[in-house]
Formats: sequence, structure tokens, C-alpha cells
Amino acid sequence: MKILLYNPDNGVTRNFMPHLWMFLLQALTPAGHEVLLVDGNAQPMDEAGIAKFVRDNNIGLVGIGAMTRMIAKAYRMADAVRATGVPVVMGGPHVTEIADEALGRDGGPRHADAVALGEADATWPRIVEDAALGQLKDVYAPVDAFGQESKPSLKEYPVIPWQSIDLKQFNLVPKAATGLLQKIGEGWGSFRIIPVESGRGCPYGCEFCTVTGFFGDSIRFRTNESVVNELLLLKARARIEKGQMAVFFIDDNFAINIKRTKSLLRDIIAAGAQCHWVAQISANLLRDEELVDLIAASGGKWIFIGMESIDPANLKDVNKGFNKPGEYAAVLERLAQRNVYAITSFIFGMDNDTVGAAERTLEQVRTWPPGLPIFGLLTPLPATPLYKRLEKAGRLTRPKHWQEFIPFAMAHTPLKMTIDEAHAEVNYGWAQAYSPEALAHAVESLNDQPLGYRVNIFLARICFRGIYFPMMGKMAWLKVIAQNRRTIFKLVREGFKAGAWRGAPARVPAIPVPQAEASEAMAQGAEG
Ligand code: B12
Ligand code: SF4
Repeated sequence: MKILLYNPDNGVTRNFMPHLWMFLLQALTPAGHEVLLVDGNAQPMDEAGIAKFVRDNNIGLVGIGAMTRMIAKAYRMADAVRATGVPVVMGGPHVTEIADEALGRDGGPRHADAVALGEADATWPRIVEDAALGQLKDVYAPVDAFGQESKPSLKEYPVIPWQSIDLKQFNLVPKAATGLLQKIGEGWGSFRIIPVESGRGCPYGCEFCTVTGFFGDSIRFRTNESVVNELLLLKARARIEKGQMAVFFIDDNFAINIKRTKSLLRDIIAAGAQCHWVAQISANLLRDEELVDLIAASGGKWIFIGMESIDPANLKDVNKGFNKPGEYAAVLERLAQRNVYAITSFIFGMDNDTVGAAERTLEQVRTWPPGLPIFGLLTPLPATPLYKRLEKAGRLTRPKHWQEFIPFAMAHTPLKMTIDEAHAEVNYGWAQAYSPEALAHAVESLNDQPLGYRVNIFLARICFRGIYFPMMGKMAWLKVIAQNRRTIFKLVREGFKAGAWRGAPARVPAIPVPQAEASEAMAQGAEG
């Protein structure tokens, strides 16, 4: 049987990184079946397009995965596939939380023939075999022999065959430039950001986050050996292709067990598996100097930190009181001393926020080492404690906000400001933090560093700007370049000076994220 695994785009920004679940399920598919992958971010497709693809390729089963944000598109695509007579199985966090919606048991239309609840590592092979026999069940839940919910241990993690997977659609280097760029240095013919997980789960239970409920509060890790081997495989592929790659450790909280993270990073260094990487780590775990040394030595370049708010009352409200705003500056300094920078994520629209929250936040951000601040709105995702609290209090203004998804729009009323005021705060945050003046300031603050660092921070800021101000066409890019021409000229002029690049850090720009949506994940705050 031929199987299509499809991940929808979010209709606003483009994703910079493929989704791990597709490669994982592909690797877990029983022998005798062929799996094709289509990521809507890399290969945009509409309903007619997916129906044609399914017919042309004689697909027998379509698997669709989606977060809440993309679920409306996922349902439309599922409907189009089902109209061709091919069954659809859906998985991922949204349908896990509201399976009845996908199955049409809530009074709405049915979109999926089957739903895979939770982590599908163990259920996927069963789903495939049932589909091949034409015997798909409605719901597949990961349970043990006694009917109890079970989570995969990750000790027996499948080998994802990165050396042979067709990754053409995920190359961030434009096709036209590939030939030329292959010849530069060790080669730039391809550049990909690859998702790798070293563990699952986070016990912290922040109120707005899906992770603790979905993955459980028991944390599970892969063996160091299996992670190291995966990095070596990825590095080998990049070398053969005369290209580059960076890794996004998608663990919800990469240093949740500091001892284990240190041992993994030491093993990465010992095996020569260092590569440029980014990971999500909560601020409280970055107090450890030795951990930060190892992060830098193993190739860590950017750390995503869900700071959420500079107001301890807000943090307490959302069960994230372990974040201590008083130590944010020290944490960022500790990273910056090792030339590791932070993606700092803030949420507005929290219950103690008042008008001016964005400027108060930025006043602090401006005193920190340069990084990539991102701003989002508190969003009640289904089945989170936040959703339940707001629902109980009758505060949800759009209880099914995912069915008419609007980017950067609240679905409930905050206590001390209006919805419009909260939207204005987010707008202010992005406009100020990514203005040409702010970009110039970020670059200047690294004047004592080699040019490479300044170029990196500039490029990363330009790309992150695209999360809020999409730069999807040539004109939009030209406009941004024109607005920032002074900083660009300055960097170019310096580039021609002898020795300017000495000590330059990176063959790979720190974390180059074209049209990043990076932190909407981030904009929601959560490390995960
Ligand atoms: C990496 C990541 C991203 C990446 C993008 C995804 C990518 N390219 O990998 C970035 C950084 C861009 C991102 C962005 C966002 N993210 Co995000 N992200 C993650 C993160 C940290 C890891 C995802 C992952 O690979 N997990 C590991 C894999 C193995 O797990 P999985 O994807 O769940 O897949 C398993 C099962 O779900 C199931 N499964 C999944 N799909 C399918 C499909 C089929 C057919 C089947 C059978 C099974 C199945 O099987 C898999 C194996 O067990 C998760 C948290 C987490 N730990 O999952 C958040 C998470 C998925 N993100 C989340 C959110 C909210 C966002 C944003 C909407 C944030 C925002 N506020 O704007 C944005 C929007 C993205 C967009 N495209 O519009 C939430 C989603 C909650 C929800 N109810 O939807 C999560 C759970 C984090 C959280 N704090 O709650 N994110
Ligand atoms: S927001 Fe981050 S720290 Fe909090 S539960 Fe989610 S993953 Fe864990």
C-alpha cells in the first residue's frame, strides 16, 4: 500500500523546518508499504491538489498531523481526500484532545476515518496493517496489555534513515543558487534545519501548555548513543552533499534533567558530533555554568527561553512561578559570554497585564545582550488547564477559535485590558523590537565581537521579523532591505576590511530561520 503523510501549512507564515512526526512514522511503518511525505510548508497544496496527488499516486491511506492552529486546514484537506474514497487517519495534539470533532461525534461533519490518540509510535504499525486490510477502527489509543495508557520509552528509538530520505523539499537554499553555493568553502549547496528529539515530556505543567498533558509528566530519554549516531548521520549527509545543516532539538525542555543533558553533550563532543544547534530550555535550568559551557562547546547557538512575562504575578497566575524575572539578565549574560544567544519569548494579555506592558518589557530587553525577542498572546489551547479555567469563568469569547483561526488574535478577554489593547501591545512589541533602529542597536551592541557575530544577529533579526510582518514576496524583502540600508552598508564596508572576519563564529549562520514561525511556538511562550 502507498501511504501519504501530510502536514498542512498554517496559511500565514512558512515553516523553516520539517516536522519530525512524518519521518518518525515513516521509519516505524511496517515493511512492504511505501510512504510519501508532503509538508504543505515546502510544497503548498490546496484541496484539489491533494485529491489529485492521491489519485495520481494511487495512495491507499493518508495520514494527516496538525496542531490546533492548522486544524481547520487539516480538516479541509482530509475532506478532499475522503471525497476520493481514500481513508484518512489523523493524529497530533489537537485531535488527541478533541477526537470527537475529527470523528464528527460532536454534531459537526466527520473529517477522519480514524484518529490516533497521543504518541502513535506503537499504534502506527497497527493502523497501517488495519488500513491495508480495510479494517480501520475509529480510535487508536496507546494502551498496554492491561488497557492502561502507555507511553513509548524511547530507549528503542528507530533509526531515521537521514542518509537516504528525500529531503529536496526541505532545502532552504534556492534551487538556482545550489550549484554555485556548493563550491563555497565546505559547501552551501543545501541548508536544512533538522528536528531531532532527545527526550519527551516536561513535568512543569504551565497552565497554557499542552505538553505536560500530552506527553505526561514522566520524562523519557533516548540513549546518548542513539542521539549521537543520528547527529553523525546528519553531518555525513551534509558533507556528501556539499551542504550545511543545523539541528533543532525539539525536546520541550532540553535540560530538564541537567545531569543527563550534560552527559549527552559530553558524548556529542567526544564523538565529534558537534553541529550548530538550537534548543528550548527554561531559564531556571540555565543557572548552571558547566551546562552552559557544554552547550557552547557542543555547538549550541540559540536557546529558546519561554520568559513569558517580566511580572511575577502573571507568572504565578499561569503556574510558571519558577521563572524569576530578576535573574533573566544574568541568564542571558551567562549565555552571551559564550556567544550563545537567546530567543526570548513573551506573552501579552495575561491577567495582570495593563496597557504599557510591551514598553515595560522592552525597557528590560534593551538592557540585555542582543537576542531575538518574540511576542504572542495568551491562547487557550484545547484541554489545557488555561482553557478549562477560562471556560469555567465564562471568559472565552471564541471557544472554538481554531475553527476560524486568526493570527495574533485573542480568544478570551484579559482582566485588566481589552482584547484590542492586548493586540496593540503585541503590535507595539514587534514594531519596536524589529525597527531599523532596534536592528542597528543590536548589531552595534556586538561591536567588540568579530564581524560574523554581528552579521548573524542581523540576519536572524531580519528573518524573525517575518513572524509578525510576513515577508513573503520580493517587494516585501526589498522594502526591509531599504529600511535597513545603513546597517547593511556598515556591515558590508566592514566586511571588506582586512581581518574583519577573524574569529568569525559560524560557517552556518547562527539560526537562520527564513520566514520563521519559530516562535509562535514560542510566541505562545512555552518552551515546548
Ligand atoms: C518543534 C515545534 C514547533 C516548530 C514547528 C513544527 C516543526 N517543524 O517541527 C515551531 C517552532 C515552528 C512551532 C510552532 C508552533 N507551535 Co509548536 N511545537 C513544537 C514541539 C516543541 C515539538 C514538535 C515535535 O516534533 N514533537 C515530537 C513528535 C514526535 O511529537 P508529535 O509531533 O506530537 O507526534 C507524535 C504524535 O502526536 C503522533 N502524531 C502526530 N502527527 C500525527 C499524524 C498521524 C497521521 C498519526 C497517526 C500520528 C501523529 O505521533 C507522533 C509520534 O508519537 C511541540 C511540543 C512537543 N513536544 O511536541 C510544540 C507544539 C506542537 N507547538 C505548539 C504550538 C501551540 C505552536 C504554535 C501554534 C505556537 C503559537 N502560539 O503560535 C506555533 C505554530 C506553528 C505553525 N506552523 O503555525 C503546541 C501545540 C498545541 C496544540 N494543541 O496544537 C505544542 C504541543 C507545544 C505546547 N506548548 O503546547 N512548533
Ligand atoms: S511551557 Fe515549557 S516549562 Fe512549561 S510545561 Fe510547557 S514545556 Fe514545560
